[in-house]
Amino acid sequence: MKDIAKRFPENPLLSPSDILPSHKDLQVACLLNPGVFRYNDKIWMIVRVGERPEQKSDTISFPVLTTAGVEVIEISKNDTELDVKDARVINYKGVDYLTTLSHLRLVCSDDGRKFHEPEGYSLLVGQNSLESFGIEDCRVTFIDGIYYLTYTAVSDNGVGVGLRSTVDWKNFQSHGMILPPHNKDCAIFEEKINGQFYALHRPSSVEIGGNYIWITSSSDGIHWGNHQCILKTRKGFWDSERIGAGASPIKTAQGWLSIYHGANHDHQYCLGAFLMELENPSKVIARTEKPIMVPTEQYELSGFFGNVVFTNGHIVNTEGDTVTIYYGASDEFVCGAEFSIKEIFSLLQYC
Ligand code: MAN
Repeated sequence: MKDIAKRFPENPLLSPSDILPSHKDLQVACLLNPGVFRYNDKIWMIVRVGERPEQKSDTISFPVLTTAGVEVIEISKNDTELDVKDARVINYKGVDYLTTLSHLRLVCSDDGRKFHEPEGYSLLVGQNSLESFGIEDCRVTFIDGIYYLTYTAVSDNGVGVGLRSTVDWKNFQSHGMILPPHNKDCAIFEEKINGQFYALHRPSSVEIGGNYIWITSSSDGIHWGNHQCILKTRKGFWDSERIGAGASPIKTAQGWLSIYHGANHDHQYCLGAFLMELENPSKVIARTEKPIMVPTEQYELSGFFGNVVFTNGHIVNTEGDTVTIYYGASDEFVCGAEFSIKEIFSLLQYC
């Protein structure tokens, strides 16, 4: 399927071999899903780095965080209590684990294409028992001089949304888990609306309900309420199984434009867009019927978990009409693509 993404010829921008592991017993298996922001006249990404030990032929081994640090669990592939679900998740003795442990790492660039790790910035790692399987897919929102980092916090308690904030990317304040399991894909709007913070998020229900996009508001950016479900999966479409917001919605004259991911039954992840009313973003006024981006390139089709384009970071180029979307390809590489906002609008169908 043809899409409207103008992929960077430099793709992949970053691969696992471009950075060093954080721990002597681990290797970088995947580099993915960056949050993106401007700071000190540069473009920065806070990338998710997924690590695990070198794999042996007869066992599966993966790291978890304990109070003593990184601990590696190794299980024989012949163990009847081991259930390998896919490259990302396994179940052992009835408990789900992740095959990689993720932390977040800062890289920066002058041109938005060549990124390097600057000196003097620390890794962001899981900090407590709600983050023992790692922290993932960070979205960055800048409001009133503060950067808000919402990310997926994973542990055997479940998957929820954690929040940290910073003004200088060197000192961070932790605000704990702001949305409890099961919840992820939380993107705070870059502006308050009628004095309130707003955020999109994705709670999931295993029985009644589904993997839908919700909206919530808050007076302080930390305590959230007034939750409403605003966008659902569509049977028979590319977004039939799961949907989740990308980065902060983009403010346009016509409304708040959100880029979102949708997955189908075969775990193919594409990107689409929807539009919310400016004054009342709980009202969705339009949505793309077709995806704006579909995995088509080799690096999007095969890798750690193939057939995936997933975004949680972008840069809006205000003089032009473009948004540069940074995305994880195949859960292994960091890539970039430019989109015309007008072209995205031409694919929106008004409800
Ligand atoms: C989930 C998340 C993402 C990941 C996709 C595709 O939505 O875990 O981090 O990129 O699946 O595997």
